[in-house]
Parts: sequence; C-alpha cells; structure tokens
Amino acid sequence: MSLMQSSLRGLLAVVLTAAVGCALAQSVSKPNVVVLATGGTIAGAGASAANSATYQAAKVPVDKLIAGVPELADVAHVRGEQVFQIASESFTNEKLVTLAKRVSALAKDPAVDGIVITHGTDTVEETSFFLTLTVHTDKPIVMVASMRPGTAMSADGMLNLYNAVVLAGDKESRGKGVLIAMNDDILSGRDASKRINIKTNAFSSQWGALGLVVEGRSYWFRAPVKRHTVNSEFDIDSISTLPDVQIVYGSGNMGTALYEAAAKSGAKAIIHAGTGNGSVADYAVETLKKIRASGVQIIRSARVADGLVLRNSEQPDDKYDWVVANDLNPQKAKILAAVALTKTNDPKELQRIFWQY
Ligand code: DAS
Repeated sequence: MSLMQSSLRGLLAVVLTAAVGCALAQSVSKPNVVVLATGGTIAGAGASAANSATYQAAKVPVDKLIAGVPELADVAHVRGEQVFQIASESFTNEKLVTLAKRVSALAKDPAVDGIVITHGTDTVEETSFFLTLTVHTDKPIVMVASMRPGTAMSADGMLNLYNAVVLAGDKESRGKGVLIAMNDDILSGRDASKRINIKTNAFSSQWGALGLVVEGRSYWFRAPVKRHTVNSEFDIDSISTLPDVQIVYGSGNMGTALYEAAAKSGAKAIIHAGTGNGSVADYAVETLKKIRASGVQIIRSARVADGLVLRNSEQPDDKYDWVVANDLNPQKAKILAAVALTKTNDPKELQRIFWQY
C-alpha cells in the first residue's frame, strides 16, 4: 500500500471515529422525555382545514401525535403513553389522582428526565395546579394543549408540543413547578389560566409568563415564589381520593339556593366566586354562616379575573370563620381547597395554605 493510500485510510478512520463519537455524544446527551396523553384538542380532528373551532377532541393517539412532529427526535428521546382519551371538561377527581400517580411514578424513574402531558385546554389549569401541589419531583413536568386541532390551517399543537418537549428536557426547567407550554410562552401551572376561549393566545397569568421558547431554546425571566412540588406538604403518594368542593358563581339577584344545594350535595367546601372583591350579597350572609356552622368551609374567591381577595375587606372573615382565596380564581381555589382538605379542616390552617401555595 502506498504512503498516500495509508495516510488516506488513516484520515478516513479519524473522520469516521469523530462522526461516530459526535453522534454517540449527541445521542447520550439527549434527554429522555415521556409524553402522557390525556386527549383534548391537541388530539382533535376536524372535517376540514377550515374547521379551527368545530372538530372532535380526543381522537388522535399519542404515538400519532409524536410521529406528527419528527423534529421532537432532534431534541429528546421521546416515548408516549395514552393515559386517557377525553375532552378535559370531563376530568374528574379520580382521573386527576390517577394521572398524578402515574406522573409521580415516572418522575421516580432515573431513566426519565422530563414529562410532557398533552391535555385539553378547558381544565389544563386545574390539572397543572393539582400536579404542582402534589407531585414531589424537581424534574420538569410540562402541560401542553392546543386551541386548534392538527387538521386545521395554522394548527398550534405541533409547535406547542415541540416547545413542551424542549422544556421537559431543559435543565433550567427543573425546580420551577409544573409548567404550561402554550403559544411560545412558558407559563406557571399555578397561576396561568384560559382567559380567551377561541384564540391561540388563550392562556396567560396576571403575574406574567415565566419565559419564552423560541426555535427550540428556552429563555427564562422569572421563577415561581409559591410552594410547589418538592416543597409542598401535600404528596400524591399519600392521597387516594379528594373531598368534594363546589363553586357558586356570584351575580346580582342570585338568591341562596345554589349555596344550599352545594352543601346538601355533600360539598366539604364552597368556593364563593363573588362579584368584585369576593363580595357576598347581604341576603346571603346568614345562609353562608349557617352552612359554615354545619362544618362546610366557606372560601371567598372572585368572578373578577385579576387581583386578589383581601381578608376582612368585603366581609368580616375572622368573625365568620371564612377563608379568602388570595389571587386564585375559583377553579384554582377549588383544587387547592380539595388538596388542603385531605390534610386539615381547620380554617386557620386553610388560610395559611391559601397564602403559601
Ligand atoms: N373541549 C376542550 C378540552 O378538551 C378541547 C380543547 O380545547 O382541548 O379541553
């Protein structure tokens, strides 16, 4: 063999070794992300590309969702599990507990670096808050949904799912509580909610996004300050059922029948979604005091989207032994009340919990 041939062979061997090494390094460095699918619009299908709002939710299985975004393989090793296939307005306490227990088990697996949960938009805010309160891990747990089905023009699900997988594999996502990836935003699972019911920029929080995901990279600007995940006193591994909590929506001329019906149906707490600052109609105060005296907790939230309900402002909460929901909207307050009631029925302890979570 001539000198030229042997030096070419040597060069080829070096190049090949480098290429294999690089591929191996990339493969080893890619995080392992599990996608838990529960249904929703992100798994929806419409009759035509023009159907962005008329479609059937919860149709597409998780493996098809993953296959629909081949770029996921560039950022992580991804595998899927189909936990449910439902529209999220149909979530129940039992389904919340089942999902959270699966997330908790996966989070304990050293081979899992992050978890994505595909979910309907209607109640993703409740599920994300429930998980942030009860799953003890600092690994990224990222909820993702979409406002349009994958069959629609300018469908938002593919990029939302890609961003969610990026976040689930991002070391900077660790310890931030459960996240929601929607419309390029990184949102806190504690305080983000669906505030528009028909547009792709549906989700936001009055306290702002935590950051952005752009072209497969996360940009962080803030972190949650409330207790969550590993710093939570609540643990899904010791929760099997959730107490029933109901919301009564405040309005003019509302009467008291709905409060009485909620108490009669066995609710352990009633979330009062009051007008203004959680205001209670004068004709309803005695009814709520009677319900409180029967052992049911009264928690004042507000139908007004932003702000926070101040204790003893509109009503003498100390005197009536009522609780205020801080900045939590009624549906978030319902989740926190149900979780808190698995541990305590003391209104003073409940109030501490509403200030801390
Ligand atoms: N019905 C809605 C849900 O499943 C569809 C969606 O927006 O995801 O929450």
